[in-house]
Amino acid sequence: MAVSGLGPYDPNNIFAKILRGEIPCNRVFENEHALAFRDIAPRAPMHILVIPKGPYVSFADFSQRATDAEIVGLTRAIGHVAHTLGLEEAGYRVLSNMGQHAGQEVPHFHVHLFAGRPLGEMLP
Ligand code: D5M
Repeated sequence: MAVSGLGPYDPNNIFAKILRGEIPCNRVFENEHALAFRDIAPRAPMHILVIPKGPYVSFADFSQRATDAEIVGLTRAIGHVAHTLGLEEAGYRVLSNMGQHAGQEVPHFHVHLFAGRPLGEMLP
């Protein structure tokens, strides 16, 4: 599926390589449908990426093609990571960049989880 300049799914994107174990990641959680790992260039003391295991380019692609089980699996993974890392009391931010105008760099759908400092009113 080609959306917002991202083109069809590229199986050689960096997150696909992480999922295949071809390059390492700092894993924090995994379930049947999702993998969570630390962002390589953190923009908050806690900056974690949660990605589906399936080949989805973006949120738009994921929301249209993923199964209900995949959507639940990814959503539960985000909540589980936030809960087990103790982020709920102080709060955290969940964000996904979709396409060129949002500055999406990696063409495998991912959700950012930011925490560990006041994040302000604006997005990070
Ligand atoms: O965010 C893409 C994010 O992916 C960005 O915050 C850096 C991160 N990134 C890129 N390569 C890696 C590896 N190898 N491990 C961990 N994190 C990585 P976007 O929303 O696409 O701008």
